[in-house]
Amino acid sequence: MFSRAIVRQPSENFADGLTSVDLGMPHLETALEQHRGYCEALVRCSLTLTELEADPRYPDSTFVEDTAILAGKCAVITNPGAESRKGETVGIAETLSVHYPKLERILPPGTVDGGDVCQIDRHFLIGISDRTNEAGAGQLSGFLNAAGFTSSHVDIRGIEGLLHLKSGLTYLGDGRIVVADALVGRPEFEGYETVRVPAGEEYAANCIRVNDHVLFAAGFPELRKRLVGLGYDLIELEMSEFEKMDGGLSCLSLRF
Ligand code: CIR
Repeated sequence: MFSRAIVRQPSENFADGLTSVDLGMPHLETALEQHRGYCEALVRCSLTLTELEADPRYPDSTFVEDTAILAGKCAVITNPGAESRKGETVGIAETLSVHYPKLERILPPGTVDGGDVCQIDRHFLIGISDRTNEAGAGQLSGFLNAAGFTSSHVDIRGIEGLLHLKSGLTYLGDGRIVVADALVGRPEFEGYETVRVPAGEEYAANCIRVNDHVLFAAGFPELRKRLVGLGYDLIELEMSEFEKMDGGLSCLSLRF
């Protein structure tokens, strides 16, 4: 169960952030409205929010998930893989220090983006990607193992369309994962019940289980049907402006 989340409003220069997709410029007012809807959904899931002010020094700073890994009593401040995002960790460390007496840190040459880290109960899958390197994944495994968790690494380099591991993978709880075709059949996911993402609905693979609900991107009817059929209580959210900047539902909050 989660009880809190940290979020940060998109800044007025949100459109200057990094993106690999060609979906056009995001519209700030719409992004702010979608962000409000996201915050309301977290509150509906019984979370208390810490809402950080927009920070125009870092256009990608609304994607707070990439800046820290939170696991039980263990909090690790990352070293994001993209140069333009490294400074985002300063404000997040300050905010987290209110809740965690000790903060671990990923140090250079290690890099980690939180979007590459998927918690499956007591185990962590850590994606090795263009943002998370082996040195960073190794440091993170060390911190997690010391805190009583296990971990393994999943190399996703070279898989087209996957910025982060969680761009194609979600853990729903109860041994069940949502997996995009690009990752289906990988030995790392053996033993989990798999919900496959229908072709054309890849963006919706990044959904999040938050207590009794699943936050789900609006506009992906087939995967929606599958999840509703499995009994999940979905909260559908418009995400178009974040999708334009390569961001999904999980990236917009740090949940703990
Ligand atoms: C970036 O490229 O870093 C941002 N525009 C998007 C980050 C998305 N984060 C995530 O999936 N965890």
